Amino acid sequence: MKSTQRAKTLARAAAIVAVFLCATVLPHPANAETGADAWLRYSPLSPQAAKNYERLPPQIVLLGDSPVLKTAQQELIQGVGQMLGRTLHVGIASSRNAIVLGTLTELPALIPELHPPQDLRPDGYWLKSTKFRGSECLIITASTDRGVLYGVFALLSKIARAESLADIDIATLDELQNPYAPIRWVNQWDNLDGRIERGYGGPSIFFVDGNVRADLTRAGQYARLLASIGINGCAINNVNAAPGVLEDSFIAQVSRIADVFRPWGVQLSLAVDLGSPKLIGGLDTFDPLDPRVAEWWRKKVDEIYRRIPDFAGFVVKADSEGRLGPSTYGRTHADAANVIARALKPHGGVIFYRAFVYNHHLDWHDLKSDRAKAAYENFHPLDGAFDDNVIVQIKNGPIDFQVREPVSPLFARLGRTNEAIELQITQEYTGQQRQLCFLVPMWKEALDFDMHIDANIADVNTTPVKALVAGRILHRPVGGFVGVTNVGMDATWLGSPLAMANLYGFGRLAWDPNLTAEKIIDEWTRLTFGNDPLVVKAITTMQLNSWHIYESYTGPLGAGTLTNILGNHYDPSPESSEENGWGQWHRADHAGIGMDRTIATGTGFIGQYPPAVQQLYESLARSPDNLLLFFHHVPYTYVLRSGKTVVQHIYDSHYDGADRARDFISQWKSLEGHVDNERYRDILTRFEYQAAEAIVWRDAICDWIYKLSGIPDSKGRFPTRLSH
Ligand code: GCV
Repeated sequence: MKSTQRAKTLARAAAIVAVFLCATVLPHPANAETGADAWLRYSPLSPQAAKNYERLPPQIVLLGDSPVLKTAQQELIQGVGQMLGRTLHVGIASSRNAIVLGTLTELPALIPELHPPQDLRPDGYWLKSTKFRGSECLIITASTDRGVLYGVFALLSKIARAESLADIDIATLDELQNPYAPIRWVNQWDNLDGRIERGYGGPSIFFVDGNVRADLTRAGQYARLLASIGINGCAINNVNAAPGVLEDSFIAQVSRIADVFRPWGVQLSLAVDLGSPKLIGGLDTFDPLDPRVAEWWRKKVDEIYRRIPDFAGFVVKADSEGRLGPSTYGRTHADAANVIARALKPHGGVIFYRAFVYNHHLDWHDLKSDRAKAAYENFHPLDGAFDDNVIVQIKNGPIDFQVREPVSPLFARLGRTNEAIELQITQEYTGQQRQLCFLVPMWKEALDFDMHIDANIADVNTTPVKALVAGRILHRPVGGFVGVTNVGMDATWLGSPLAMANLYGFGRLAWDPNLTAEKIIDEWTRLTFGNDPLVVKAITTMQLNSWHIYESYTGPLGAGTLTNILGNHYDPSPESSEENGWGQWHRADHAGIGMDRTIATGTGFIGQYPPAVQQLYESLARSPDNLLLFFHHVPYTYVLRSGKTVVQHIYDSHYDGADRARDFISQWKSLEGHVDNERYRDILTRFEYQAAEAIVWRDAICDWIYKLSGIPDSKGRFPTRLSH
């Protein structure tokens, strides 16, 4: 048995023993929770906190009767009933002292003297206390039904977090909220047989054995969760799409999913195979410039809208990882996107065309070849060639959801194209929900990154990625945020209660990317575990530290996640990155480590950034240490800003990370009795396991680096222990 394998086996055994021991000493479960309610638990407030809502009007007036408005009313009744123990009665338009739910179309007829803000945008909402017919009213209004629903969820969130204690008075409430971007979508990578690619929360909530599930209860509950954080679209199937999703008989089944989404204002979308006209359509071609292909897409789309009138559109992965694409006919990605976009256009649909296009048979001997360059090389020449209802969907980094990557340069280089940023909620490379890794701080770094694009074009001083993807700076008609979620049938949705912070955080950032990670995790923790200050402090601290901790033992200094890229994307296996065509190289050898992506001597990737960003990364002295190995190949003895050599940093980082992962256990144990026993036990088990896995990682990577470099740990921890 190799030493890394032995360490791994021992550590896993230790975790199992620890789990068994802890199971024997815990108190009896009380108030057990499965995590299924996620952040919509609506737990009863303490009598003191509930006092703040004594003036909440006792009845609801609903202006309109759309499914979404009815949902809003129902949700409000449920939430207030559970949290405040009060039954809201349904009143009529002339009722006094009411919570009024309705859009701007209906509201003026009821209360002409009310002047809603002029800048209320689609999906935005306004919460306003006012006097009406001599009594107090609370108005929840919006320009769309969906906005009213979002307003209801916002009010319920405030109550659940007992926010009025510090921040609001129900009698003076006056809050306008607009979403930052129109696109706030999730993608599911569900296969029709019920398995989910990179899903860690059980089988699909949509499909089983090649069909749509008979019971779609969970799909409806998922739509509720999505709506509660402002998400308005969901692509339900894998981007590695089965052509069969477009069979008429299957669309009939899919329309049932759209039916359960609709009351929550979530629009359904499908991932489709570009080869469909040939694969299922009976044509001998899928050439996007062939008029028969265009006609096939037109008819297919018309058929979909006949069954699903609020269908949102398509997601396409083409010429990537073995998928069919326009290259078959020497056509461009714009040709491929536009032929479908034109079919969708009359119905108001959009197409997301993924920029995740690269050659996975690269020549690893060639030091100039670089997968990171692919998205830019494929899409930058096409800027301006895409129709207005095409959105190019770009992963946050140029490789593939690694634990740290620089932001993709493509965001800065598509001035005449709609963009969306694709973030991965499912933790493919970041612990697969078995380890804690709160991703909002990582996403914030990408979204806030200043691309310094030409001020003459943008006419602004800073050009953060969030403003580019939302279409704000370059005045694009549409754009925004897409999160790859992959919830499943597991009661906890993602496979772990704590991982749900990433889904919550994605939705909140898509709504307002200027929210801080601290604010988001404070909200999520209160909603998920209650307002006990001890609980809030401990969980927010663990979550906020977790990304850096995970990074420190799986891929420090920007080397990428040093995982098994040919297998499970989970275990340590740095050798698997090299000597193959996938291009996730770290180029570690006996002399040094890191990819030289400089313009001067490397692959030239840095040249894809705007000049100010090029200057930052090209210079070894200016490059941030946490991305050093992404941009530069350096000797192990290279000295970092901290004064440590690279090799010593790698050793220390792994030991420190493993220690900090172990500390999660005691931090969590401090909450015993403050968190319901079911979740307490479940999460404790996870932290025990993570502590063991961190040791596995620590020992595997330190062993590997030591064998490559021949340089021992200056602190004497290494290689002594592992060599025996
Ligand atoms: C759906 C990575 C993942 C694949 C995924 C692909 C993509 O390569 O490992 O599972 O495929 O990204 O985003 O298309």
